[in-house]
Amino acid sequence: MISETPVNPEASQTEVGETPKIPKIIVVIPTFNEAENLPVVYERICDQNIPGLGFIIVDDNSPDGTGRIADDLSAHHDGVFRVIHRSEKKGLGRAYVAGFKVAIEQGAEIVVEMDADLSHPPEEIPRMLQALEDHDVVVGSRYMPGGGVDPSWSLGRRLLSSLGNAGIRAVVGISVTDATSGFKVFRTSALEQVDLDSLRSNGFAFQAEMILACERAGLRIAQHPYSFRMRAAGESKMSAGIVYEAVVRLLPLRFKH
Ligand SMILES: Nc1nc2c(ncn2[C@@H]2O[C@H](COP(=O)(O)OP(=O)(O)O)[C@@H](O)[C@H]2O)c(=O)[nH]1
Ligand SMILES: [Mg+2]
Repeated sequence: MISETPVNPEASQTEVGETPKIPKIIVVIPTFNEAENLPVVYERICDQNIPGLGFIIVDDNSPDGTGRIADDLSAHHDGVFRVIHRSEKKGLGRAYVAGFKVAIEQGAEIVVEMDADLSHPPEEIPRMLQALEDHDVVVGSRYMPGGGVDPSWSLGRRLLSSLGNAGIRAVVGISVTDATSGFKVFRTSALEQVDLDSLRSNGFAFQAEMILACERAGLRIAQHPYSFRMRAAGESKMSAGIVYEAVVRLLPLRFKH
């Protein structure tokens, strides 16, 4: 079931005299060479003043020292902050799956999935959390009214992006408007309904595989529009291999149950 924000603001109210329960929220961020971006994204997320917020950073031994920077942030964070250090670059999909599992182990009730490069505006997280109050998953979408891509993108790049998205949705059979969105919020109970080990894609195709699994599990999915921004610093890990993976992994998904 898919719906759009906004949601009923009354849902967040508590009865007089009742102590509001603070859900344990953990943000999972995979990093490879994000030394410049990680402290900034961390700060901008913390600026949202979300109570009970924790972090899991999954770093693949970044040559630029992102792992050490994550350790430093962790040492000063008040609350859960785990850094998963992996010995080599194993791809975004495996990194997210590893992070989600640790978030579940840490007792998170809500898991935020986002990239380190500031393409996903942290300022949207509070509204996405609000939308989660009566949903299982909230997907940040560039391709719905109110959403968009970086203003600096050329017309050609915009077309490629929206046609690519429409193609993936049609081929795989995905209803949400942004099939490869890496900006999502999950209830842990929803993540537990997805067989994370069955997700094989490692690049941006992982996002399509994940959202398809959520739709097939019958989860209540809300969409929240956001404006995608060019990465703030550093380089994208997008490669021809990742595009090839999307074609070979996503095509058969429609027929796999
Ligand atoms: N741990 C880990 N993180 C990765 C890997 N590849 C990409 N990332 C991270 O995943 C996020 C998205 O990657 P990015 O290169 O921005 O992909 P793009 O947005 O599709 O260009 C960023 O936070 C990256 O640092 C990887 O192999 N391992
Ligand atoms: Mg990026």
